[in-house]
Amino acid sequence: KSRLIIALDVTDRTEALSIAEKLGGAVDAIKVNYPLVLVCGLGIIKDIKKYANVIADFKVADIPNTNSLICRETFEAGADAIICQGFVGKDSVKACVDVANKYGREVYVVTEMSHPGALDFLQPHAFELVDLAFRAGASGIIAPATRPERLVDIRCRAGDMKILSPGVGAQGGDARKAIDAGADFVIVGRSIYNAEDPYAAAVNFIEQLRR
Ligand code: BMP
Repeated sequence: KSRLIIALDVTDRTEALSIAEKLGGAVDAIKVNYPLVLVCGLGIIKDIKKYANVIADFKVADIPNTNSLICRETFEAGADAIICQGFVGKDSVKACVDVANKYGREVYVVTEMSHPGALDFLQPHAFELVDLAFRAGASGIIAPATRPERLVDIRCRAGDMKILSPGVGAQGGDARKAIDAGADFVIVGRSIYNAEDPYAAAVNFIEQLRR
């Protein structure tokens, strides 16, 4: 287990599949987000699944019925997990979890985001969002590698839930510090896919995570 998840935010299908093929076997999962799916369509999930588990980072944030519909299509497309927002409320998150349970898949809930703007609104509510994720039956949460000191507190609050932590590299976070602070996995995008040698960059992160 590498504890590394790649954020595949490239917008070219050939490039995406080439990176997935080269790195899929070395990482725990590949996260896809709107940039790639808006260009390639949902079908890209099945193509990437040949190489790794796929997390659909759609930050689903709607009424329960719409969330259910989005989750159903995403799981039908083959995603192993989906990311939703918690601020819309427990019923909306629960709607995602109910669909995930039917498919035997997972839901991760965003708590505090990694960018500076997360301090404007999300941070004061992060613990409530952790509790909400737990009560809704989510598998885990998303919490910031850019603030390891917050990760420590969020880890305490999160119990056995898994923590996926973005913000490593391009946003300034450190992979090793995030794991030491309580993350189970780190999510890395630009520092890998924009590297001259994405494979070498990924191996470098995996080595940091092993130490
Ligand atoms: P990068 O390593 O290039 O900064 O990419 C981080 C990825 O994680 C992006 O796909 C981004 O949308 C996502 N992400 C994040 O950076 N912070 C969060 O709080 C939540 C995210 O999903």
